[in-house]
Amino acid sequence: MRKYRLMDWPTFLVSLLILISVVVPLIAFPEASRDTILQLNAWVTTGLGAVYLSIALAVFCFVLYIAFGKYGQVTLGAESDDPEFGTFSWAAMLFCAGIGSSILYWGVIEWVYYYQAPPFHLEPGSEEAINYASTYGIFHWGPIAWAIYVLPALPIAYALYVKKTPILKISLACEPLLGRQTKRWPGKLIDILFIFGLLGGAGTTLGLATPMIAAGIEVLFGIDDGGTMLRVGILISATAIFAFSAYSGLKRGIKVLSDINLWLTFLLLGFVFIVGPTVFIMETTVSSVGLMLKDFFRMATWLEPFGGYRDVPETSFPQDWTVFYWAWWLVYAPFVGLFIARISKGRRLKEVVLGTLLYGTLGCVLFFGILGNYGLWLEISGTFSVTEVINNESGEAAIMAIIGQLPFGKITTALFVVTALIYLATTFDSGSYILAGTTQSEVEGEPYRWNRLFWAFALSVLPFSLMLISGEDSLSLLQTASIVAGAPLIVIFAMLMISFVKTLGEDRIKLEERRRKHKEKERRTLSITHAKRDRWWE
Ligand code: NM2
Repeated sequence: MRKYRLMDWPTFLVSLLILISVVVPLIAFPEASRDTILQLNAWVTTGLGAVYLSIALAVFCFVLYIAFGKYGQVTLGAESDDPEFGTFSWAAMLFCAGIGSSILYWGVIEWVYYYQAPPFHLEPGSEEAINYASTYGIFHWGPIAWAIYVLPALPIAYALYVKKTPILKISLACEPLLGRQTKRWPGKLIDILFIFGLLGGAGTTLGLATPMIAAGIEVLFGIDDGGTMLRVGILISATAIFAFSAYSGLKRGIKVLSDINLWLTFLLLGFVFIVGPTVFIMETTVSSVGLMLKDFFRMATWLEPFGGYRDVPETSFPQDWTVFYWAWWLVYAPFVGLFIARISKGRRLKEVVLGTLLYGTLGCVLFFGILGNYGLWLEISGTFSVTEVINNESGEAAIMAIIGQLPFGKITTALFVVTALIYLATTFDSGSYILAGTTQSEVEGEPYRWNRLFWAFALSVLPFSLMLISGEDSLSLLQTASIVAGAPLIVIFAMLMISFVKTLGEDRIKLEERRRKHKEKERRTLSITHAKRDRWWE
């Protein structure tokens, strides 16, 4: 029984029940489920589009306020604590935790979608459309996205190092607001919604990564499977890898894979940058960053409100992309927040916020700038038509075609596939770890092994069933998983912001009170000493 003593059964069982109640209808009634999912997608993205965009912008402003306002200098730990990790490894770990294999998918081909169906009702394929095609990806993986990631990290790190509460659950970060309700149902509900969110986000990630890796393997081994068998095999093998890593624990499994991850990334990006059109890549990347900064607020708030009225076309660009992305970052954020908090001991709030925003964005700019602009160059220089492959085949086929254009095609494809697999593993081994922690009432050292293993497999159940029903609309189906699962997190995020300012404010008052008392005491001791001295003189 020792293995079950610390379980938080209500959170565990309700989460499991929700997962089953989503997955069973998907498998039993594929057709009806697909229709319902697509309706749900349209309903949430149009209905809540403005809410999603507003909360993302609010979070961005909020973290900047924390960084530059009166709380920026608060240290996560004792004043004398030095940061536990050097800045380089801190930035690297932060990036690898938050970014999974999806950057290899979207980094290479996101621009194609914007190129063919541009924002702001621009002419497809026009110069402006090309400019935005290379810019929008950077925006969707840029400062607002990383602000969403860093927000949960702040109250969690504060609770960990200033309040000294061992914390492996997101509900505990809402304690200042919830008080005693944290350990009761309201707190459990927050944890359950977080679990539901992460399962949805994983659905999107694994659902995209599996066909991509399958396409790579088809190229490498000349298999022309095209069906589900290979994908199922890959999903099972990928799950086995991260399950094994989660089972081995933080130090051995997760850290080793993260290091390998980073070196493979440098190798891949460096190679494409050097052998690809280096000047084009540099120029386009710099221009795109400039355009993103110039149009930052326009992109952050554009919802195409007049689409469909008069003769204004309706593209649903913001709903399909910006809303989807913010939802996808939201569902991952509490999990990544727990990780960022874990590695940020000894840093000031300002450093954590600005470091995450800056290094996170920079990493993504490198991926999109190098891989994406290489593909863009193939297209507009007439070397190779990426759009044709996407239109006639699929996104994953286009990715492999782009990578295949590089020198040493097969070796590069192999490098790409291995990097994707490891990125997947480093995201979900820590994911399983955090889910296990969330479903225990307490954690002694590490969450139970069986529990970590359980969540590793649970994470791939949703993508597995989505894969079975996917067809023409597979991208929308996968996007819906994050969009729907992300909606409740909007409320949790609002609670996190209020809660955090509340604790900071209260602690500041307490601190000032303590300082005042301390000074008062000092003054009194001093005047007594003076009085004694005066008497002595007399
Ligand atoms: N985000 C960064 O699939 C992954 O790579 C995990 C995805 C939220 C878009 C994160």
